[in-house]
Amino acid sequence: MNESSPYNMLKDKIRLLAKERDAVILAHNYQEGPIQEVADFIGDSLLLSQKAAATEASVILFCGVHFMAETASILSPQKKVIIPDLAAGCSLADMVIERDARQWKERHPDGAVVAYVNTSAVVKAAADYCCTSSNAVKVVQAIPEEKEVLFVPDFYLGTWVKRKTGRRNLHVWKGYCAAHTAITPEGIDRLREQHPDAEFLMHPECGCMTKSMDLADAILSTEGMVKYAKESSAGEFIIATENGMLYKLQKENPGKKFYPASENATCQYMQMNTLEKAFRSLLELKYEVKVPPHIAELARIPIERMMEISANGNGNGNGNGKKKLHSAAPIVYNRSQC
Ligand code: CIZ
Repeated sequence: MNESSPYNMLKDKIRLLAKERDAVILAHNYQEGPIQEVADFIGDSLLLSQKAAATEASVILFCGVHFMAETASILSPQKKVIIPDLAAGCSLADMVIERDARQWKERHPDGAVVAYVNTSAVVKAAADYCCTSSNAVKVVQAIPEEKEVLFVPDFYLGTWVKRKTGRRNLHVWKGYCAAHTAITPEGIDRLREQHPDAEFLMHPECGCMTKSMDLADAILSTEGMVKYAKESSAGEFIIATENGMLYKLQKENPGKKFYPASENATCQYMQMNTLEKAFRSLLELKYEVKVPPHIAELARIPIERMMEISANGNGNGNGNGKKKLHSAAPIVYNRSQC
């Protein structure tokens, strides 16, 4: 690409504007390449949450989807969190609403609700623990053995966690990610025949996970895939997750080959963000995502517990005893209030 191409000029303008606005740019691993190229930090939800919590910048431009920006706002309430496109939601997160989580808990009063990070702020506020795919096993292991676990919303991730932890009393919600369900066992079989030397890395959200789990060389979060591909001596990999992931894997491993498990494993919401929208977002400081304080206060507890467990603790140090596992009154909030 020519140094003075319009594309490079736009990237330069975004970097300059970020400086003027005192903004940090966070990009999820699933974002398209050009967005990753202008970001200060690229990573999964956990890493980006940590960056959002630690940043000294006054503005966070979150190039990802809505629940991720909400998490940043929960952890950094004094910052202005903006996203390039307010319509960039998450079909998986929409599969469980706050009332579902609360009613489920009412039926299992001794249970602990574990909310995958792909949930709205109100669902997190009704949960006891949060988790990402990189720490879900560790979070569930940190919950006292005698407690039932109510895992929302991803059925495949929950099923994998149940298998990994050997927990009989783990109940799993029946949500799924549309992009990951595009990956089929038949497609994987075909690719493995074509590339017999390739290692097969699978994300636990994959719809075919329950059938193909034993075929995978490793079941990993996106950050787990980055680490694995770097350390492996293999030269080829079949990647079963959202296809935005291949950009980062290829960039960090230029001598290796990566094949998407399905050309259709794309998230329409992640793809809504573009370089042009990121520029406009910084220019006009829109679209702001702000979680109301009464919700943020409750939602912060399961997120902080997760962060503590992830950093090797047991999640019991930081106000664990303080959180009412269930407030009776539903929390009133929806996305249009942002
Ligand atoms: O944790 C995340 O960011 C998600 C949604 C997936 C992953 O494995 O990184």
